[in-house]
Amino acid sequence: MVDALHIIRDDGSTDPRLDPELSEEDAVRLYRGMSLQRILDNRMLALQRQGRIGFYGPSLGQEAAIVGAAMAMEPEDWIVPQYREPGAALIRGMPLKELLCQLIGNAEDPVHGRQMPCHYVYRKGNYLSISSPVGTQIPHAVGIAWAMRLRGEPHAVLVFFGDGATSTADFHAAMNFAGVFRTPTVFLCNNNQWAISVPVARQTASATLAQKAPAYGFDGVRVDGMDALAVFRATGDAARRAREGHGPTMIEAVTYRLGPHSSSDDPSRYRDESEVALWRARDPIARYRRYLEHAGWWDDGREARLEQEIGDEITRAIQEAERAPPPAVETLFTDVYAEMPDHLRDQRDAFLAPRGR
Ligand SMILES: Cc1ncc(C[n+]2csc(CCOP(=O)(O)OP(=O)(O)O)c2C)c(N)n1
Ligand SMILES: [Mg+2]
Repeated sequence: MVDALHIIRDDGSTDPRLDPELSEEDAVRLYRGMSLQRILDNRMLALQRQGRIGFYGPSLGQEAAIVGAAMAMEPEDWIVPQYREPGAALIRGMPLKELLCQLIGNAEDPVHGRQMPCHYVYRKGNYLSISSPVGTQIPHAVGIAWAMRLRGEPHAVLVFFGDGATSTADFHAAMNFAGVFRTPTVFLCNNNQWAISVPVARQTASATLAQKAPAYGFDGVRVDGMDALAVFRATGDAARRAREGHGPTMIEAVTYRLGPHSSSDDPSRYRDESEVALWRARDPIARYRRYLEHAGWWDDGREARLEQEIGDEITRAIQEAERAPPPAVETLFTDVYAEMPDHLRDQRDAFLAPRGR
């Protein structure tokens, strides 16, 4: 593997030159965020198999690269997600029940069941709605960042995307624009080695994805995506530079998709279990726990309490979300235009009129 920034050593100690020196409170908050995402993923995959939600895309193995990055951003910054980052929305304060309502697509879903499950949005937390076609969110993020510069707002935008997205025209157009106009964008590429069944070796002939950034005139850094402190450090540094007017940075987080692409995928059909086992041994949550223990901030008792607490919170959120009714049929016609045009009003009235025979 080409060298990548890492901070947490195998024994849980850290590289003193690079340690971001989190307080105990923040360090535990990061761990809680990663654990929540892991437990949520397993519960939601089970819920999908029971037919209670239609679809789910887990983040198993990528917890450090998602929650570590989100934690490094300030509340006024924007987060533009791909689709694998519920952990980032939750760090921003999205209530679990609201997330569950989106997965179910019920009346309390902020987008009234119009998006696919997993396509969360959390406006209050500056967390953008998901744009399904691969890579399309990247120019959106650059546009938001450019608008911030024009308005003189000293904030940054973090955009998540995968290794597969680096093959899209949108990625290249966005990187070019960001470089030329020096937009305050942090490009966070989660190189999880796979784009559904296509391995990263089939996406690019470059030795790394990070090395694409200098071609657009800015820095690309490669970090160990299984190391939450390394991701936190690199993202925090990039966001600070962006806010101070020094332009964009691309971060390649080298990680692995331990689970299926989504609940519709069976990875055993295209990849070897021995590869998965190799990466499972680098589990980002186990590694971060060793760091917490080394610092004297964690033990089996705290772990057991945390698991219980998160499990109960998820159970409560499922129960509450499942009580909400489906969206009312008339919501099919609302929110399409600011003012409903006549033809749509006619269609709505015809649709809602009692149907006699
Ligand atoms: C334009 C487009 N083509 C195909 C798809 C189907 N699709 C959804 S995710 C995905 C793979 C994306 O891989 P990557 O960017 O590496 O992200 P990852 O899923 O690994 O996180 C594909 C092909 C799509 N959503 N949009
Ligand atoms: Mg991928």
